[in-house]
Amino acid sequence: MKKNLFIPALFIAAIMFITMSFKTKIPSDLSKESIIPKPVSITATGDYFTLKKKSSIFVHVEADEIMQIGQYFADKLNGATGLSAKVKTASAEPGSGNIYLTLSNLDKKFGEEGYELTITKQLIKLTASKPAGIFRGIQTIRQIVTNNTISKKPGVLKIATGTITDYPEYSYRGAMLDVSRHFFGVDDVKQFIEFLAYYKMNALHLGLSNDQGWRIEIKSWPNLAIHGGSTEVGGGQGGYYTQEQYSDIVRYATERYITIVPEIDMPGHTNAALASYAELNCNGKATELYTGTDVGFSTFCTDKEITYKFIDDVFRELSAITPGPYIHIGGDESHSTKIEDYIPFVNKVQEIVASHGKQVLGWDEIALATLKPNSVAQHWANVSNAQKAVSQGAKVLMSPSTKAYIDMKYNPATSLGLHWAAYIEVDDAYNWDPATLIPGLGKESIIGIEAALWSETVTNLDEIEYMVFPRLPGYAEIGWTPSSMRNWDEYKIRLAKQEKWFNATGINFYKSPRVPWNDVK
Ligand code: TNX
Repeated sequence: MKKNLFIPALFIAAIMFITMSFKTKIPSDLSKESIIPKPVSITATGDYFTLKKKSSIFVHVEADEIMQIGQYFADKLNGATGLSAKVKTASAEPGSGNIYLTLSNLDKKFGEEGYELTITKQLIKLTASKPAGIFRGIQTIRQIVTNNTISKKPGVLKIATGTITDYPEYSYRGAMLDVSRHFFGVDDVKQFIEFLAYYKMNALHLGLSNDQGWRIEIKSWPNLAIHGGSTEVGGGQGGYYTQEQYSDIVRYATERYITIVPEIDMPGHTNAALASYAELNCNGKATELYTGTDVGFSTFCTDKEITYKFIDDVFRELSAITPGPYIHIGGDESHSTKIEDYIPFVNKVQEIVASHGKQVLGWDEIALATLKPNSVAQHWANVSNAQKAVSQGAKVLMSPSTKAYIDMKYNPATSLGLHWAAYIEVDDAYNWDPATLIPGLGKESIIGIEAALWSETVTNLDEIEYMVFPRLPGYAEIGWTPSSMRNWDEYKIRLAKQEKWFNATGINFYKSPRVPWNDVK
């Protein structure tokens, strides 16, 4: 008899022990959540909200656009937790146990993308002045949920209470994907956009043309895509986006409050165009397609009238399907263009872009020309070019190749990537401040930062992921979080916790020895 009682007692004790150890896992300190980019302010209130099977996402009735964001959020939330939360409308705060998304005029400092997240025992309430702010705030909730999800088995999820107020330091936080050296299809680009969205980035710059390939259909010059897009580095079959496919990418990005910045590089890096149309060459002869990785050998014929007619046609068609403000004109490494030809060329092209209602972005060499005040020079190599841009009253986008080129190898043993600028370990990618990197170029001259993924060595999504992760979250934080709040030793712990999301998303990432992956649970 005694013996029989012992077993149930042991069982009860075991249950109690398990329950207690679960209790210790209940988050009760919101300020300890590993959110990237680090929010501007977190105030913890020491309790927890419970997300349950019957929790719903409520959207304030008058905010149509938020309905769509709510649906996006529901898909992500349900995917991460196994729940089946529905999106509903409400005219006031919903009852206990729900999530509420609502627009309201917050202080000016929140801007378009700022948000306030208030988590009480009863409700998760996300407020922003604009839909973009709701979208960014949702990423914060997603990250908190990911951190606290034990398994995908639907069930209760505890979320620490408190308030997060958050808004970005820089207005432009982007990445570039070179789809010219190697071509990546629409689905890969969409996946890339999802990576940016999770870390609150807001710009995707697509390198749509280069020596090795032309990747966008231009109806008035069809051979660009058909011939110019028919190969890539290494001689593979290449490819291009039809205008419809490009518009699909733009739509997908827009739904995530991400601006597409299309680049047509010129006057150098133009072999794919020169191979497609003989008349663009000074000697009237089409070049051969090129599948190597040299730079600096090609140039448009800057004194032919047809060159400008061509550029006008291309930018007219591209502007019509690009809602964002920028057209990127490249302008880098034009080693085969004489400087006395390069300067008037860039000046003319700026006029063409302006005539289609767009603003010029260009690599830092464009500062050698006379910049329009709203043109932006993208700093990648030459400090004096960046300073020249600013002295002309233009702004700068920061992509220093020694820090922000994600095509650079992590270390000498990395097989993918190049290393002409530097080896960029995860801490090198994080440990810099755009506002103090270049003498005389402070925050007021900088629109933001962009990490560039050139694709000479990168051939598929798996390889993209390896170069991008885990460096990308760091660039996102540099762009969003004030530099005074950034610190590698603290950041690396939060980065280590991202492993859960990397694994859940199936991301092939570089397991840097500088990140304490195994020390955190
Ligand atoms: C330099 S950066 C380039 C690209 C290459 C890259 C490789 C810049 C504006 N031009 O053409 O792909 O280096 O890292």
